[in-house]
Amino acid sequence: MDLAESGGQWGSSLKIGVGINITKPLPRFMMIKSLSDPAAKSVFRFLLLRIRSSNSDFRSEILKSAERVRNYFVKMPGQADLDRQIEQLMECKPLSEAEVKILCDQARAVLVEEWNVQPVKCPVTVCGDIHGQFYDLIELFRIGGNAPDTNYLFMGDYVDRGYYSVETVSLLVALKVRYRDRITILRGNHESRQITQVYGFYDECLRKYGNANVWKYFTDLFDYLPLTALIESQVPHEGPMCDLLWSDPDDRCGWGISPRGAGYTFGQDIATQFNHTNGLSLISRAHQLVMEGFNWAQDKNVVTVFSAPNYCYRCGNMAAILEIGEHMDQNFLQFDPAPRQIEPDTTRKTPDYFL
Ligand SMILES: [Mn+2]
Repeated sequence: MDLAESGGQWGSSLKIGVGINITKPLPRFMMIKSLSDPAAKSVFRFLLLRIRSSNSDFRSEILKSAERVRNYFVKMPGQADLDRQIEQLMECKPLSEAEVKILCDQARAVLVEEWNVQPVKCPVTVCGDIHGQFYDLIELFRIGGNAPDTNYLFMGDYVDRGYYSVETVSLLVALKVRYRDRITILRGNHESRQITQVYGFYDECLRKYGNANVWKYFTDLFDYLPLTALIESQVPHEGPMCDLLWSDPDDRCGWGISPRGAGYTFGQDIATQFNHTNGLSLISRAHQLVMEGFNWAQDKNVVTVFSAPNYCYRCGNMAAILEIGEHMDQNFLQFDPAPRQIEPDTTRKTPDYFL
């Protein structure tokens, strides 16, 4: 077993023994005093690597270790605290920097235990890009039902472009920590250090907090988001990790060069073969602006869901979410932008890549 001993306590430190057969070998034993100890980061990364790549038997052992690490280091929030934070965030009031740090620590302890292909049960409502359009996210909850009354699967792209990336991602992460079995949040191609520095989230954090700490807490957390989900073992969802995160369906057959400069395009033959090989009926994915909010493609082997109405406050598109019922029945709900608040007075130089 790789994580040989994770329960021993010496004074105020936790002594952790780990194996050495990983890409970046860790020392055989490490003493960790707190979560801000750099060694703690190594341990979480080690756990992530092990948990995400283990078979089921081994996974349960590692999960026990992860739980011990969590119990030792992370004070999980009281429900009342979290409920108060969620209430505040629903009013579009950001958390303090200190609160974000604690929230991200707690969320990391939750996410580290999930899979890269996270199983999801139906009924569930599937949502696409949000992109910092906070008031439209509130509208989405109004249309689709509030968490936890409705189960949600968000397919990534919470930040960048819109004016409220901070409030949007804080709320979704807080809901994840509060209702971990009721809400699944995947990684989109915008949940990345590089992309957020170009498309708005980084600047927004600087503007709202006066420093980049909150950006760092969130982008460190993004490394722990699952990449895809599997609904009742039937509908796989794409999120991030270059090819997975960036690719789009295309009218041309086979694989093609993506005009995005990352990932690939894939034809109907590829999608059909993928669904057939994996015994699946549908690939549901986000990542592309579609004017009706959802768009069937490739003989209904692929559907795109986009949940940011009037994207970037100027695209004129509808948004949609996909309800999947208990019997895998599908129902699309479309919605328009929420009545506009007065938008913050910011000018932003936006690079031309648009989706
Ligand atoms: Mn997007």
